Amino acid sequence: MIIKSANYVIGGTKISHFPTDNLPEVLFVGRSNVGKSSFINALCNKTIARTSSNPGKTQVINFFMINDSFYFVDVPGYGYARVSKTKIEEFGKMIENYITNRVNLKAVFLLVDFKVGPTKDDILMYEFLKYYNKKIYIICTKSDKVNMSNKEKTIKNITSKLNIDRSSLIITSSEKKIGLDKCLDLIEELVG
Ligand SMILES: Nc1nc2c(ncn2[C@@H]2O[C@H](COP(=O)(O)OP(=O)(O)OP(=O)(O)O)[C@@H](O)[C@H]2O)c(=O)[nH]1
Ligand SMILES: [Mg+2]
Repeated sequence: MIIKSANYVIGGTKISHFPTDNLPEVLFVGRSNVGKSSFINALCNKTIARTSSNPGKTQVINFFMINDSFYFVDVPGYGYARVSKTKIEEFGKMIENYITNRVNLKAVFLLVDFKVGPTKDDILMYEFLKYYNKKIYIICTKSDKVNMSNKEKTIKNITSKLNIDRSSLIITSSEKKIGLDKCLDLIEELVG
């Protein structure tokens, strides 16, 4: 799939703020700073989502209209200790509500830092998504930070912690533009 148009539409915290045109949605989740917003920008080949080296950049649920036919959904990351406890709880509830209630949600891309591997929170999120029967894809981010010689070990760490097959992983780098076409083809199948 080629992304011909990508535009920010709206950001909000609850269903009443979200688009009402019933188009399919693809959600990107993961811990804070894992590279969700950067990944959306890389897929779109355009800076539409705000990114930062300070975790906690994304604070609401943001909708981006893609090719006038579906949405990419960017959400705040979890597991960032420097955001207040109240904020963490708010973010958690907001994302949980979105995932469990949104009928337009077609698939969830769970982003895991390739080098760091799945954190406790990543595993919890994975279990949560499975429990709600969501279509889940594991995106390994920032693969440019891992040496080729450590690649196999790194993959094993992730597959064993999440108890998944190697074939369910997509290894990517937004910075070096790795794995993006594979994701775009997958997205085409999901929203087509
Ligand atoms: N080396 C490398 N750095 C990356 C890559 N993708 C993102 N980053 C960096 O990681 C940091 C966080 O990126 P964001 O995209 O803002 O992360 P996020 O998951 O949206 O973070 P929150 O909005 O806080 O949840 C930024 O400094 C990015 O430049 C990548 O592929 N390689
Ligand atoms: Mg972000």
